[in-house]
Amino acid sequence: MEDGIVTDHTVPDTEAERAPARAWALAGLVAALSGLAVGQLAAALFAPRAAPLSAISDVVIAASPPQVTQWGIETFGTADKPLLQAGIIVAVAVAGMLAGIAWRAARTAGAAVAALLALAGAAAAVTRPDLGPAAALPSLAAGLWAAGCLHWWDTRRPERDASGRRRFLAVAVAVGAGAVAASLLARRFGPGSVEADREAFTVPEPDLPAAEPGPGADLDVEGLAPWRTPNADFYRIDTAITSPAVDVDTWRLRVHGMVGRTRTYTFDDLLGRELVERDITLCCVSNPVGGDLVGNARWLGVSLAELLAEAEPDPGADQLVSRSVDGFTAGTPTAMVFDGRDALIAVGMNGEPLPVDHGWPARLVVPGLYGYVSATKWLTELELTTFDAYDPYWIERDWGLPEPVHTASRIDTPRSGADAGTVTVAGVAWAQHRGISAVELKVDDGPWTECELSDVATDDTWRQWRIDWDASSGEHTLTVRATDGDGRVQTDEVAPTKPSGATGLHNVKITVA
Ligand SMILES: Nc1nc2c(c(=O)[nH]1)N[C@H]1C(S)=C(S)[C@@H](COP(=O)(O)O)O[C@H]1N2
Ligand SMILES: [Mo]
Repeated sequence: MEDGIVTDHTVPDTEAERAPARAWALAGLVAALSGLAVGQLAAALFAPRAAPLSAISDVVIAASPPQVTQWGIETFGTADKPLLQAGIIVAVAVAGMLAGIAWRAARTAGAAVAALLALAGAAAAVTRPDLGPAAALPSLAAGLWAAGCLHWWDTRRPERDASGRRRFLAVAVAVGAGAVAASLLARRFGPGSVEADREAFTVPEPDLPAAEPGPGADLDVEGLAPWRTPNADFYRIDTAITSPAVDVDTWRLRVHGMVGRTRTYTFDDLLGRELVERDITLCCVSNPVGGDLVGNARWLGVSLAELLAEAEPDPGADQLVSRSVDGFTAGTPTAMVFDGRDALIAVGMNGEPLPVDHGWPARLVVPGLYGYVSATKWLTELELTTFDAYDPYWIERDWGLPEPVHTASRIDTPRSGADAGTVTVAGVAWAQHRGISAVELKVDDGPWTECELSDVATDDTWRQWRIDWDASSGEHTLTVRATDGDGRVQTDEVAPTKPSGATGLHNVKITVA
């Protein structure tokens, strides 16, 4: 039998009477994708990170050799994760087609392919550090649904006429689409939503408020990054594909390792401590020169040094490893945490509870260090150890050991064109914990000219700068450089982001009309 309508309605049972393999492949594909959607929905209801797509992505990221992840980041930037998920969807679709074709030959073979797929998702989920055995359920539900679809296709024989095939496709596609829509809603409003907990948390008043920067903190130039970065615009860097959903009632922060006394804190324990508010600029080691993986926020939290001191750290413990519920780790020099800087365990960001994507309920912020060696989100463990004994997440992937952030400056406006006449050139400069003492701009091969700086009250934040430039028509190159609070001029030596952060001067080519 080829395509077309079969008028004899006796159930076909020989190979020759089966629909062609391509019809089975399509049935398998639809079954697998709608199964995936059902699995996503099941997870959205109680454990978003157990969703098959999240779990498999996380395993792929964790298992990829550093060269591969590095290539992914360099080639796709922050589109790397959506592309990875698209790749997994394609792989599931292909596996579904294989299951369909196998089922056509022998039901057990097809069912085995579906079961393997479901088990792979289940295994990925249960091996996530923050998930338990129940995390297997969404993938198993996905597999059952997909196998159920193929069983229906096989036994009720919708394959035998066009209307039956259409009905099968319509049901499977509708269930899949409905599950996708419902899981999006459930993630936002469902019982498993941490957003509800977070919104119920009233950010307390600080015991030690941040020093106010003065009236000229924000130069307020069109196109210039605001001094304080709104939470919604704050850059994000995560190894996890879906932000962990931490239940604040059962959340614990454990301090252990080379300490006199192991200690455990609840969220309420943190809130009962002296609450410190500080303006701190955070930047990513993978920020290219002129890039925007940097932001400034007003953090509310408790002193990391004071909390650690209660555990009586061994003086030999030169590395503080912070661990996230999702398994991410960062290693911070213990000496830096105790040198008097405002290293915080933050619970608030810009007057709001810490956003889920930025680490709710608690994260570290250490002024003067890149995020990969200090700023652990969804924090759950602080382990005192040594640099010899343990390589955290990015160090294991060949990034450099912690170093103070490089002095950096960026031109925000103009970026490409301007009208002849007076043009305001403006941007930001940062050298957290050393501060910025000067910013200079150079037009073409002209002299370095000092720019106006915004008011700041701490060396831990970036500083805006601006200058009026009398622009003549034609092509021009603007170059910026900063001097840090210790009087050291930003280096013009060009270094890539890996292993220890990009250096070099930011310049922009401007066409003046
Ligand atoms: N759990 C966890 N914490 C993390 C990361 C991560 O991938 N997972 N990324 C780190 C890096 S590399 C940076 S630059 C900062 C970014 O913080 P943000 O996403 O709030 O901007 O978080 C750090 N903390
Ligand atoms: Mo980073």
